[in-house]
Amino acid sequence: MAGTDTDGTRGFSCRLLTATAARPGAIAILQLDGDVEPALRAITGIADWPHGRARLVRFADVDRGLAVRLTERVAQLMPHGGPRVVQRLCAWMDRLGIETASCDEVLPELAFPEASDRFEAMALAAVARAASPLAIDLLLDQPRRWRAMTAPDEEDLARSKRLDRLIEPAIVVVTGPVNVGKSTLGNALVGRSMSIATDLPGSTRDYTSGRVELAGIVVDWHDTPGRRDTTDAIEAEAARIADRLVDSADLVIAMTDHETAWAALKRTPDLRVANKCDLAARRDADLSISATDGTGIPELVRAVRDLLVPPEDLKHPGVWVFDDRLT
Ligand SMILES: Nc1nc2c(ncn2[C@@H]2O[C@H](COP(=O)(O)OP(=O)(O)O)[C@@H](O)[C@H]2O)c(=O)[nH]1
Ligand SMILES: [Mg+2]
Repeated sequence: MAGTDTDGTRGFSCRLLTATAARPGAIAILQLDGDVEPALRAITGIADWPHGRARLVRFADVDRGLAVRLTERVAQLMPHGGPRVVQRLCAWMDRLGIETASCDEVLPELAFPEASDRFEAMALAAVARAASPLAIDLLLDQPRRWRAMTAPDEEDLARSKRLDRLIEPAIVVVTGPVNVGKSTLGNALVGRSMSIATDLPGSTRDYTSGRVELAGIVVDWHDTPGRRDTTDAIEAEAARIADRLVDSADLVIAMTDHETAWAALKRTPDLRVANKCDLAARRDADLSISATDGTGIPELVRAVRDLLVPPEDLKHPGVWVFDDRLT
């Protein structure tokens, strides 16, 4: 019976942790710690929970999946990994009186009891947070590196800041005059209508963004409105917002086309991209692309990835300070 455990009492002295990242995956891992047996009983309808036996169960009327009681006080539920399933299951457990804790609120050793030490527990916690596929192998190799390490040096810290972009997506901003194809490129990468791309100047009002994977690294791609002289107060304010976005970006791409001058920019762009190479070439750019026919887009994707997280950083055998608690 939903909302009541078998003794007829509400509320359980155990809490729920989501051990996998808050994005789609094949399965999600929800961990219960505390007095887990009555909670498991209420969730699955099954009375006895011997340690170490994984069983296929129903999670109320929400989903089916595996459940296992790992120790006296820790159990894991493994429903399907769709965000909606996880959300509904968490909401349902919340109504039962099982509180949800975030991974940052608890010691990594407690959130990951299967880890052999603190380094492994922190690495697993980072894997759960990491947005980019390229982070996974590197994080899983970190416990071995940290066990053999005394203290990270300046170079390790600088490299770690770049590698952190594999966990928390970097901000990439595309800027340039109106009508050069900035929104068309953003839409081509994000794969849906992130911005309105039209012949009408000013149709991107402040900025729009979308999360996109660029050959293994996930970034937040921001499309800004083109700069033009305007008396429209809203458009002027939008331009100011876009300027601040450029200041805070991890990587700035200046874009233009074959017939438009580069826009003046307070900050030196990391990449200068000439679009519409299907119409005409231009020689003063780092890269030439066509957002409409796809020419040069794979090269652009790799260039952005390598500027944000250089291949040397990925290959470097040193430690990555992927968690503040490591220093
Ligand atoms: N021929 C050609 N046209 C393009 C290309 N990229 C964008 N366009 C067109 O240029 C116009 C302006 O594009 P848009 O993306 O809105 O430019 P924005 O103002 O810089 O965002 C639209 O009509 C697009 O279809 C390209 O690579 N080649
Ligand atoms: Mg636009």
